[in-house]
Amino acid sequence: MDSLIDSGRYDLHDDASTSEYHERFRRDGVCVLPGFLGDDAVEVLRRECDRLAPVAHRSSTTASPYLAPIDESFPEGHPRRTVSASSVEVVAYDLFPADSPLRRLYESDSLLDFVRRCLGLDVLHRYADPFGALNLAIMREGDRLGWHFDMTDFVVSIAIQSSESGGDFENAKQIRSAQDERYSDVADVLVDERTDLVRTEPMTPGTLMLFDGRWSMHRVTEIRGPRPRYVALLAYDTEPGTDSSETLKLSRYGRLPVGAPTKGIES
Ligand SMILES: O=C(O)CCC(=O)C(=O)O
Repeated sequence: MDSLIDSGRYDLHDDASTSEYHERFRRDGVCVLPGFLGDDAVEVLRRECDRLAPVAHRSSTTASPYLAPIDESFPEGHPRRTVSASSVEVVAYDLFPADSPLRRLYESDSLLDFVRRCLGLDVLHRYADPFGALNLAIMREGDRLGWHFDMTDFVVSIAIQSSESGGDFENAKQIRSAQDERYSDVADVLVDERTDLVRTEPMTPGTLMLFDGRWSMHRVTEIRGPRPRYVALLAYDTEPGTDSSETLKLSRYGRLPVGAPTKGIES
């Protein structure tokens, strides 16, 4: 695993560095670590992504930035009544072979501990979701992710391959807080009227990004050109045993784990 990480640039055990990354994450809601993986490692992972891509599940959704159906109690044009389309292909965790370099990276305890310290947490667990713990997200020409807030406190992603153009990770950093939804600013960003509130996070291949998407509205712009965009999404939780709902599994992966109960699926 260590051979994938550029250890000349990133010492996972160095307290001063992890404190600085935590400070950035706390202050900005995002910490971007370019060149976290060395060039050779990126190439190994890129080839793995090419091999895995055929088993990805494609899904298309339409949702508000709050990842909820529109709420008609709000006036027309309100962000709670605005929807955008997203499409992506996802390879679920259980489809990564036992000897997969990406799986090895995700399952390494030193990476888990590094992420925990960067997030400033006392405990951190890998996600217990047999599909969602590790995902490869593949976006092809015409795909995009609409503006949205995440429902989790943090996301860890690794950029593996960029598209020819488009595919930018745009971020309206900390545009809302627990105290203030700032609907007016959100509405302006949705219609591209507050570009001053939006920045593009530099997700060059090999970058590891820690991101708190609950308060920062973000999107991935439309992919242009035939080269697919590859991003690995590494999921963690502060509680052990956290899993996703069957509804989410069905929409994101198109299936349920073998042996899972078929009753009680939320609609
Ligand atoms: O692909 C990315 O870079 C971001 C993914 C994302 O925003 C999400 O899955 O919610």
